[in-house]
Amino acid sequence: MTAEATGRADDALARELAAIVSPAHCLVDPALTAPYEVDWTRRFAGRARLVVRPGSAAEVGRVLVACGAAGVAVVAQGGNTGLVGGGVPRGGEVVLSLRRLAGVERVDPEALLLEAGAGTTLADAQAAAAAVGCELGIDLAARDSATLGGMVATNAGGIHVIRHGPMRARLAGIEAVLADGSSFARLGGLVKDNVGYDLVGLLAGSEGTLGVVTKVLLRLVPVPKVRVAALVALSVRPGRGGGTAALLSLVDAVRREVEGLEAAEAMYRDGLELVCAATGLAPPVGFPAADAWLLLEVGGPSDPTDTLAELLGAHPDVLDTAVATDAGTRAALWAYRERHTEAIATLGVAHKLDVCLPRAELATFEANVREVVRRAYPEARLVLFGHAGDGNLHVNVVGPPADDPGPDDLVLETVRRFGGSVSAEHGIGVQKRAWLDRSRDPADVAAMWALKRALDPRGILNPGAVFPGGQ
Ligand code: 2HG
Ligand code: ZN
Repeated sequence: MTAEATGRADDALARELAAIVSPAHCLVDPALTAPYEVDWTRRFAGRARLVVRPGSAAEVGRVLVACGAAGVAVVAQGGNTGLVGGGVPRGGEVVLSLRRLAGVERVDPEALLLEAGAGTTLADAQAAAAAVGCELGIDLAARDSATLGGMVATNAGGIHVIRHGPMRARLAGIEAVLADGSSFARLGGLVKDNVGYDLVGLLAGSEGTLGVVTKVLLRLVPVPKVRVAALVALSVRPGRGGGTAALLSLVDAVRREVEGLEAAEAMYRDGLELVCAATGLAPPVGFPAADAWLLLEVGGPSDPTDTLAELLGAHPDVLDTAVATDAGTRAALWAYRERHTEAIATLGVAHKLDVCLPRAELATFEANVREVVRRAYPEARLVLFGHAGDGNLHVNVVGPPADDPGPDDLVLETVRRFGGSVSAEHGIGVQKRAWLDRSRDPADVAAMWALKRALDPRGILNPGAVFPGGQ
């Protein structure tokens, strides 16, 4: 049912928006708006006033003008795979779905650039890049749903940050619409372009609070000639500091000896047990004897298998290893890591904490956070995994009620004690907004507020996300 068909003739804004995007793309029927109103975790949800699905940047501009005039807030949404509640309504906002702005418009393997609409999924952009022997340098498990615009807005990370950086580092430009409906484009793709402030970098990670990304220009990298994945089971001898210490010492060794480290992902026995039980995957190499598993991926011009084998063979904590070179076998190894999120979701609604620790503190943090969570929530299931090479662990606590902020605060307080960041790659959203002030200096937060007020003086862009206490 569309705005016209619902008989909500009293809603002048719905009529105006339906006239802009066409009635078919202005959704007011709860059965149609429902999928846009709850995030992937099922932890964050709210009723939208309506959902609008513009088909062009010009329509996005007109939608923002109409909502601004009506004083109605707007929550931009891409693939709805964010995990911190930043892309779903809190109550009464217009959800601005960017998914119709999909399509790869340009792939240039010489200039190493790809231009695409904000609603293009990561998987579609990856396929377009692969067709010309390139890749994006960014990858994550939600690739089939996550959109490029959403990944820019959240400065998404993923499994290749260790080599190519997060989404902000992959960006060569964007087109964006500002709160007043005006728009700008920086899509020239020049190698050097140092004119004025870095608005592209600023909008990356702004979580829909400063503007709406409608198009992205991404840097490409050539596909490496050889790619090898290795799933390494580590068993820790007494006195060597636990599974995470072993993971890190191996990552350090690989960094020193092998060129082209592209991923270094951490898994633990309890997580793999759950993944195998929930998905039916056969137990991985070294299971259940090992304490921790490191999934390594290396890509480059020459075959690193011999160097890698020598290094792994000589490492005191390595119990067993499975190596894969062809795409199918590599994907089979990656399944153990990528299926953690869906396996955890089978247990219930998870408290997901995505945190980064200094290299020197990661191992002690891992042991400590397990202990404090166990003590406070003895019945909870606790699953850790993450991007070991980046110091980024995903701490998942399942059991305590979804609306209880206790587990979040406990984990994040522990992170703070160890000098870490409360958001490594998922952003602040609504989940961690109380932690903005606790994570940044007062002058830093004041500068963020100044930017917010300058670019969105009416406070219509995603109010309630990022900043504590609403706007
Ligand atoms: C990943 O690394 C994502 O797979 C999701 O960041 C993390 O489910 C999570 O906690
Ligand atoms: Zn992650």
